[in-house]
Amino acid sequence: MKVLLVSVNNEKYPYPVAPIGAAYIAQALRSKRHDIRLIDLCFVEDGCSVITDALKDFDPDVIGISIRNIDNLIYNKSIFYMPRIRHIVDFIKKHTSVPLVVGGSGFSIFPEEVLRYLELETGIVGEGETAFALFVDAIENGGYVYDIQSLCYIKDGTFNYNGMAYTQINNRPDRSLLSNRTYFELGGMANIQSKRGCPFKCTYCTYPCIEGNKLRLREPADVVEELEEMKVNYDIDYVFFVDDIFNFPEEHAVAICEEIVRNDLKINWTCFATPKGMTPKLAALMKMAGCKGIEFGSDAGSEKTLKGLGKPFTLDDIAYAAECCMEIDFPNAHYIILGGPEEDYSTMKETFAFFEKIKPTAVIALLGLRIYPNTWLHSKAIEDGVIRKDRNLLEPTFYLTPKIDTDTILQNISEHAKKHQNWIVPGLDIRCDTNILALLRKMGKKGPLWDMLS
Ligand code: B12
Repeated sequence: MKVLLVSVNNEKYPYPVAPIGAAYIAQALRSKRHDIRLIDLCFVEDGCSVITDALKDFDPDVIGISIRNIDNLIYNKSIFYMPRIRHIVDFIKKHTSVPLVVGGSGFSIFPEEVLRYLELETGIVGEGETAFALFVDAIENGGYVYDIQSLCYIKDGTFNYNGMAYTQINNRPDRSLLSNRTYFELGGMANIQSKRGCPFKCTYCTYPCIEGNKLRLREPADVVEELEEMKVNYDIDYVFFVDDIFNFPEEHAVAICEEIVRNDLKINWTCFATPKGMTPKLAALMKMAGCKGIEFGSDAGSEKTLKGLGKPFTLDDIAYAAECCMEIDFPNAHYIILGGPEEDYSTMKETFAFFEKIKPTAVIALLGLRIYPNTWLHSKAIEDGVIRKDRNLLEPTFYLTPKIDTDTILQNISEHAKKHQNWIVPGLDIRCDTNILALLRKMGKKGPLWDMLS
């Protein structure tokens, strides 16, 4: 079967990221001998003309649409990507009647809302390798598709979902289909995944809807082989580990670092990490293995706010994690969320004071929390009167505590961030000018850009 994959993401902030999810799908289908073409609309001005050409030359039997982002998660500077995606999907529907299947992280958070918004019938929630291959096989054999696990569909106006299935994660993405050099030059990093699944239960998070909550780890030797392959085939020596949390479980993080060191692989990398369980030994090992900076999901500098967000760690954990890094001159950035449940004036001030005390390389402050369906935060937002019960959450919707007036929150953050060189606030355009970021990339700066604040 001929399968056309369309990756619709064209966001370039904080930098363009290669559609690794679509490349995984391509690999899975190619291994079943299907013929694949991938259209990546990230750098394309007129997506419709590229699609017209592909429909004409390739004449696909099935089309898969990969939706990574729904919105940019930036309160005050919100971008909703769905109208553009709808335009592309409408165009495809007008020009072909082959089956269309949607997937991707953004889709998996809002399967029903996206199918209804795009007026499409079928999608695959979560990992798509197994389910999409089964779908294509069923279409090829004239079989029944509606019992495939992970599939969701709308029939007679009703949304149905067959429940999530897990994929074996010993495959690698087919990078031959990606514009590796362009992403590396404009984005400063390529991407790689060493595990899937998130067992944590943060009150606002979507990760379990995307990757499930069952943790599955790749063999460290296999990960290192993939890194070597990226170096040899595409001259890539800087990557981002897209794992939800790189340092959990710790033994896996250690095993990957040791494997990189053992193979003397000269690779630079960064990752997301949890402050919980960070040790001087692990920080030193990560640094030795080429990690150039860690992005901690620290969330707040107040115990009360951390509790409100359901975080499984304390301020001492965050302070210790930062100390482990600072002692060895290891850049560390902390993502925080201001204005969540339990936030009030005093917790906000505590957060300011806490990060002033621990002095990390960077603090990346987000305002408010994106409300996602079926999370604890969703119920809390209804209970606190932030949203109505029947509100469709596909359009960017944020929780900002009713305990503080929004303008006052913004003003306080702005004043604090302007006075502190290590603060980045995307929602207030503080130290994140996209033109400067793009210029730094053009000048050859690789890796995260927040490390330049040190
Ligand atoms: C790592 C990461 C980042 C890194 C990326 C680094 C890099 N170089 O790649 C950084 C920090 C840069 C980043 C930035 C952003 N991110 Co981000 N990021 C993630 C994260 C944790 C992992 C993404 C990933 O690569 N996964 C691994 C790949 C293999 O998985 P996948 O793409 O989901 O693909 C699988 C399935 O979805 C499915 N699939 C994919 N395509 C298709 C297609 C078909 C047809 C089918 C059937 C299946 C299918 O199968 C794939 C393989 O199993 C996710 C959360 C998560 N757990 O998914 C958020 C996430 C994708 N990010 C998100 C967002 C919003 C952003 C930003 C807009 C935030 C911002 N304002 O900066 C930017 C946008 C960046 C850009 N240019 O697009 C949101 C999107 C949800 C939403 N509200 O829109 C997510 C889901 C986090 C969340 N809050 O819930 N991000």
